[in-house]
Amino acid sequence: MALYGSVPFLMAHKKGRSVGVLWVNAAEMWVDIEKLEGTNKPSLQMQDYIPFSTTSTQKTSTSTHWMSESGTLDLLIFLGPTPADVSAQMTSFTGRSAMPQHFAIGYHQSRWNYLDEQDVQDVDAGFDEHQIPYDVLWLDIEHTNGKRYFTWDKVKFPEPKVMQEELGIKGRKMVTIIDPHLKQDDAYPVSKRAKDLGLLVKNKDGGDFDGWCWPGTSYWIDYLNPAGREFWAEQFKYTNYEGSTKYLYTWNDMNEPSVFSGPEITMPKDNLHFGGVEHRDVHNIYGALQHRATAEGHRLRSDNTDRPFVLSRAFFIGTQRYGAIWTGDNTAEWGHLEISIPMLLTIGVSGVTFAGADVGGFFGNPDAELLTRWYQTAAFQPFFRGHAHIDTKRREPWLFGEPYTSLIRESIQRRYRILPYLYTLFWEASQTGVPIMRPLMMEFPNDEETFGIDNAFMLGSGLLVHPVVKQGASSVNVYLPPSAKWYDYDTYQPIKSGRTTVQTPLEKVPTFLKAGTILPRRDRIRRAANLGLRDPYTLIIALDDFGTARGSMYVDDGHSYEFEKGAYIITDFVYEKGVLNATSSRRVDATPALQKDVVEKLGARVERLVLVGVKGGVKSVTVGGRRLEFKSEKGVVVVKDPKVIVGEEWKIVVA
Ligand code: NBV
Repeated sequence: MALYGSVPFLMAHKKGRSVGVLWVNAAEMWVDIEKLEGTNKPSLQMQDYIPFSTTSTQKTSTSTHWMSESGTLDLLIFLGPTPADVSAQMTSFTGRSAMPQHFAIGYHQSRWNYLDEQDVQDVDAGFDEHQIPYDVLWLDIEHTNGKRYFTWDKVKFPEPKVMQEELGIKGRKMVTIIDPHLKQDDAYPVSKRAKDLGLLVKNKDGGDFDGWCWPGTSYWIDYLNPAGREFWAEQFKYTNYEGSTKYLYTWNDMNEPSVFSGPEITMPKDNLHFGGVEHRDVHNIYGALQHRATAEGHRLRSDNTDRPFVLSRAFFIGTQRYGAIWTGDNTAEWGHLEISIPMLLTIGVSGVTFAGADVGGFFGNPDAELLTRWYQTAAFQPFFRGHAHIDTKRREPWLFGEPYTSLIRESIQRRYRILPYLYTLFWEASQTGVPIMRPLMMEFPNDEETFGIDNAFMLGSGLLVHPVVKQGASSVNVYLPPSAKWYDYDTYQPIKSGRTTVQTPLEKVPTFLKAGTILPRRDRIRRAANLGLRDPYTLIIALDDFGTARGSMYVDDGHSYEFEKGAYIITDFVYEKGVLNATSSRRVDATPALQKDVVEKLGARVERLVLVGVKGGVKSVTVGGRRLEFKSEKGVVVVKDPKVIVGEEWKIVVA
């Protein structure tokens, strides 16, 4: 069923060759994919018209047939040859993902609706009381005055600024929902001014289109009109959005657009947009343009000093340039947890890497086991938010009692520990277009066994996650590609590669570290992500058969655009022949003065090394001749406080 987003992109892969096809077309579209067994020719009648068919000497071939209601044939073909090449080629055209706010990759707590300021305070305090980190508290449509966005229900939220500042001083943020339908009400300035300025979507006869949504009869701004986007962006200025502060960010829902009174619950296809374009031609781009205008609003209100954070439900080619998306209204059922993995993999491969699914399921009430498994899964997915429908029971992470509270706490903490790794992956995505959450075939393009796997995924190239998504499952069958060596992420013990059965008591989330990886972590748990930005690091050094490992880490201030001027640190770590070397050699753009300043502002000490898969005994670990304390057990050597600084160059010798 057609849902909230559309990226008309297809990636095809076989051993040794990947290709991508992108049809730049925002009209309603269907793509048939047909697998043809036992022949190397497509058998369809229409074979002469089939634009893409991969025929091979193998027994199967696949053909695809693309049908769009309108528009031109504006087609791009990306030749790979690897899946990562296709991603890089496609996003060099559609745009690389924006570097997110650092807080935005932490955990988000949402619900339709947190009722009032007291409720917000209580939920916030609940996280502290239960020592569960989180970054953002979300307010859904009920926080407004009669679903007039950019306003507050003055009875439930009399002091919105104070409420946000109270979160803000604790290092946390707030998000409010801002939907695209504008209540028809002359006393509501956003709607009145947009109408007076002629910025609304028109009906087929050229009058302002009116349709029905949450607030009753509504208008919709035409985001295809540059003046419409500019007008929208201005609404986010602190002077326009009363009660907003720098701690407040945005959620755009219902922007497909959802019109209760319209055909297929959207706009009539003969509605008219800027330049006389019919809605049928641009339906799939509409919401993405609202997303864009909102992100521009965030930049505008901060005078380009603060990166936007905007979550959108609708998305299209290039959405990654504006912000995050989620998969929309799922249900508290095991099948919906299970399908979140292939959905997010697909969306990521299509370029939109900052994506997540509502943790717990939007509709219905998850039981404690499902909720726990959902947290465990989503903690490794790019966008991590718990959310629930207004008719559901409360389900804040501590409400199910033990052992669930502890298990959910552990999942969220696990997320916070790997934030340095995750943030580095976001940087990589912003540079290369490779998604953060990847199908196994993307990392192992020559291993045919990986091609059909969509119940496990790679987080970057170092972690393989195979979440438990079936009720009561006491084990899962995991595939660990044999071209690499693997360690269990929890025990650091080697695991046999190939097909392996892993026991999955409720506390176990099968996660594996690829040998040859250096994974940076921050193991001290704080209330919120940004409070830990200068906390010391732990480096997990997982050795391959040659005793080598490598990794890198990206650090910046987590919120501004100073990184565009060179205010960031990239450190490359290489462990080889018993020596861990840290260099920042890729910094060609920074002057020595800037580099020094950046290290002073962003540098932090390394407080622990964990060497995994060490063969033979270790006699000494030294840095600049200084001997370091270490403990060694079962091939794992933990080195205490080398006191080296990330951003400086250093060497640690293990003998
Ligand atoms: O704004 C209310 C909900 C929201 O909580 C949800 O996340 C969106 O996907 N919204 C849809 C509208 C109503 C859905 C029944």
